[in-house]
Amino acid sequence: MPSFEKTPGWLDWCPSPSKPEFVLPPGAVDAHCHVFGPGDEFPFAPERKYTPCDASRAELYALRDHLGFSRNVVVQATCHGADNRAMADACRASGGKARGVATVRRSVTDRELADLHDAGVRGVRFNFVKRLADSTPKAELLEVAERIRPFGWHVVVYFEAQDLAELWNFFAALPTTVVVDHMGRPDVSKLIDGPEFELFLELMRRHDHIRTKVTCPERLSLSGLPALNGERKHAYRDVVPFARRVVETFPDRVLWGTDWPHPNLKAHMPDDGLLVDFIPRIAVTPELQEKLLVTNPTLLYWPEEH
Ligand code: 0GY
Repeated sequence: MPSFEKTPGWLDWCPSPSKPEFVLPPGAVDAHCHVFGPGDEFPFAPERKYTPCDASRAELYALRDHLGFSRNVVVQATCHGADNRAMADACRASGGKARGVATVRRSVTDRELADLHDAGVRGVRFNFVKRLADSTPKAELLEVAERIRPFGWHVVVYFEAQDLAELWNFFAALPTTVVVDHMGRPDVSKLIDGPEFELFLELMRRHDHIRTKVTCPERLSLSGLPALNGERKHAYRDVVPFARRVVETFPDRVLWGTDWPHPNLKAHMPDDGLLVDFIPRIAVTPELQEKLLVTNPTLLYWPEEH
């Protein structure tokens, strides 16, 4: 019996994802995914806002092979707080096929940062989503960004669209590359040319140290899956124009990932094979697909190969 009880209503990850129709290019990176525990081996953090199901590194890497990815970027999930052991263990055990993004507090020592680097960590994540993490003063985050800069790391930021105006100056001032999770979580029921998404596009236009993951159609979509099973080409269709706009406007600054094991989805758990089939709908040429899936994430996470 696991000693942690899942958050009520928690949906477990899809146990038997379909085989995608889209064949990923060699070297494709799943640049946004997580491990959860297992809780008995890597306990969840006392300050967490949710308790997930277990999602181990072995299960993540089985999914990688099933979908046809070559590599993963394992992003520290908030349920583990700043205890990076599960994520670092997953990176170390990957045989060089995974790199990581950590959560650290200002109290982190240089020795701890060096150990994380050795495990494969290449970035830290700042989470501004209020339901996921308590807020940290920006001066403290800036201090962390300065500390990780000498390691060649970058900062991953997670926020919701309505908070971008307030966060803009902070992102602009960060001294490293910045990677925005899930296109800054646009409300896709709003107009693509409306002020909300325009603000995000303007952030990207003005600041070329900022990149974004064009991820999580299952999280952003209001239209969801098509009524008819098997209509893969229509899944999450309301997200397509937003993601496609970003990919085509900033082809050298976009990344893609599954977000497995999909924390906090209460209504619908995606089939990860179907998520992979979303890719050619937002990156419609082989050139765009190569940049999105191989060139851009490799430059950021395996820079020594360039
Ligand atoms: C995601 C999204 C979510 C959660 C986390 O670290 C996390 O707990 O990132 C979410 O609930 O929207 O990217 O995994």
